[in-house]
Amino acid sequence: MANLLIRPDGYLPERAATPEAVFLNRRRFLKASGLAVAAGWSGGALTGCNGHEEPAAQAPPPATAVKDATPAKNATAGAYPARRNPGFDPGAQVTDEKVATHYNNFYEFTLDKQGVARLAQRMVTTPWPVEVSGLVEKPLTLDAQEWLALAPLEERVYRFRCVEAWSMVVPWTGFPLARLIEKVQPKPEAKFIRFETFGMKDWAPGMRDASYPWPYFEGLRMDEAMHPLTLLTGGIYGKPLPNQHGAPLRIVVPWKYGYKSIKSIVKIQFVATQPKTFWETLLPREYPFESNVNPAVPHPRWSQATERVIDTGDRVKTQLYNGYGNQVAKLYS
Ligand SMILES: Nc1nc2c(c(=O)[nH]1)N[C@H]1C(S)=C(S)[C@@H](COP(=O)(O)O)O[C@H]1N2
Ligand SMILES: [Mo]
Repeated sequence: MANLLIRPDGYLPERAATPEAVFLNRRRFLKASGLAVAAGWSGGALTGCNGHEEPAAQAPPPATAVKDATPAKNATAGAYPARRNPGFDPGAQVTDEKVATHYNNFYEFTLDKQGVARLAQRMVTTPWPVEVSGLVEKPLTLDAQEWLALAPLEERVYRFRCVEAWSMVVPWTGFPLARLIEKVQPKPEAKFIRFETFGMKDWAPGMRDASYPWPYFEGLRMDEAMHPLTLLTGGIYGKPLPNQHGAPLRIVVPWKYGYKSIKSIVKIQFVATQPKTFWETLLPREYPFESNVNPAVPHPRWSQATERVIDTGDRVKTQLYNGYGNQVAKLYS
C-alpha cells in the first residue's frame, strides 16, 4: 500500500504541506482506495469516447452521494461561488447538477461514466503543482490554486458537447486562459500549447490499460488558446471542481468536442509545432486535432447532426461551433 502515497514528481513532501490538509487527504485517500478496490476495474478495449453511447444509457445518479472535495485553505479560498457573468448565457436550461456530476468521461478512472465520481475520490489535489514551460520568457510552476488566483474568478454558463452526441449546459468558474498566457510571456516562436494530465497510475485504475498513451494530452493553436471563450477552469456549479470534473484545474473550450477540454492539468507547454493529442494518436481519422463541433460533418461511425441533453433526454439539433460561431468562426476563415 505504501506506494499509494507517493506523489507525482515535484510534489511537496507531506511535511511541507498544510498538516490538516495532508491528514484529511490521507484519510480520504485511504478510504477511497478501499472503495475503489471493492468496486474493481474491468479494463476495456477502445470504447467510450470513440464508441457511440448507448441510446438508453441514462440512469439515475447512484444512491450514495459523492461528497464535494473539501479544498484546503488556499489562494482561492472564499472565491466560490464567483459572480456570474451575464454575458455568457446560452439561453438553455442549466443541466441538473446531480446528473452532470455523475456522468463523466475521465478515462484515467473508468470508461463507466457513472462510476467516475466514486473512483476519482482517491485523487489528492492539494498540493497540485502545475508547470508552465517551453517557449516562454517566464516559465513558472505554481500550485493550481495560485494559478487560479491570477485573475478574478467568474461564472460562465456554457454549452458543452461531447463527440459521443450528448450535451449539457453547465456553469463553470474560472477566467480566460489568456490571463495565464500573458503572465508567462510566450516567445514569438510559440504557435501551439500542449496540455498534460497527471500520470499517477496508483490513483487511476484506467491507466493500467496500456493500450492508451497515458498520460492524457491535448493541444490548442495559440489563437484558440488566447480566445476569450477558452476558460481556465477551477470550478463548476459554484464550487471548486469535484475530482470527477477534472480537479483542481482544467480548461474548457466550448466550441470544440469535449475531449479537447482536458482535465486535471499538471503541465502546460508552449511549442512551435502542432502537438499530437491523446485521441488523435489513437484514431487520427476520428479525432483530428481541430475537432470543432460541426453538425454537418458526421463522425465516421455516427451522425453529429443532433445531440441528447443528458438530464432531460431531449434530442436537439447540434449547432455549428456548438453555437459559438459568432465569436469563433473568424478563427477558421
Ligand atoms: N484527462 C482527461 N481529460 C478529459 C477526458 C479524459 O478522459 N481524461 N475526457 C474528455 C471528454 S471525452 C469529455 S466529454 C470531457 C467530460 O468532462 P466532464 O466529465 O467534466 O463533463 O472531459 C474531457 N477531458
Ligand atoms: Mo467526450
